[in-house]
Amino acid sequence: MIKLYDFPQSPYCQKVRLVLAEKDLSYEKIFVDLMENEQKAPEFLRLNPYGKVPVLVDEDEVIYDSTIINEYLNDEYPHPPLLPPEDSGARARVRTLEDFADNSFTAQGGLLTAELRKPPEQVDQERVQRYRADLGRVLEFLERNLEGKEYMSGTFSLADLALVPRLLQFPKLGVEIPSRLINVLAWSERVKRRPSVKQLQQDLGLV
Ligand SMILES: N[C@@H](CCC(=O)N[C@@H](CS)C(=O)NCC(=O)O)C(=O)O
Repeated sequence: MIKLYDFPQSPYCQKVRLVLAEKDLSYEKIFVDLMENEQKAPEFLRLNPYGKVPVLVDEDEVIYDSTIINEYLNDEYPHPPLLPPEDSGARARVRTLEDFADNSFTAQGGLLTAELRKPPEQVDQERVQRYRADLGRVLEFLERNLEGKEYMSGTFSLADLALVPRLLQFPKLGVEIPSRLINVLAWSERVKRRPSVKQLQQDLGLV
């Protein structure tokens, strides 16, 4: 059976869980406690020399990095396809957007989370506003990208699934999608109707 070395709050692990669910694959979750630094234990480093989750083990294959895992899952379990099979340009667009999802939210989301974790009297509101504004600019890009499309790359793909964990973090970060971003709002409603996303929200205690 497929094994996923997982930390539930990790958006990278969530990306992989979404793909496993979309493909209706059974798997065993193995909790790696990042708070206890278990990802740097020698036995874990033998699986992933970077000492990071997620790691996926499928029989003899040990795969790390969420993007590579998700491409592996799509190659090995092709139905439903989450990368356009016949069009290399469209596949490149999905990969670019997946990369954008991984990179554009991480720094500011992390800084915002750290700021909001401080005792209320120590929170620097100017920083909070700045980080939220940075995330707002990311949403503006997504709005333009979604023009005339239902999903990030036209058809539903790995790009949408990479963005969902970020979308689900917004309430905790106090980020609201402005009402003028009609494409992002419609996309958000569309992806939240998917059983994979509903399941993840339930697993994370968000609904
Ligand atoms: N590029 C990697 C990033 C994975 C990553 O940064 N995972 C974080 C959790 S969100 C982690 O394991 N951090 C622990 C550490 O760096 O010690 C991927 O997409 O899988």
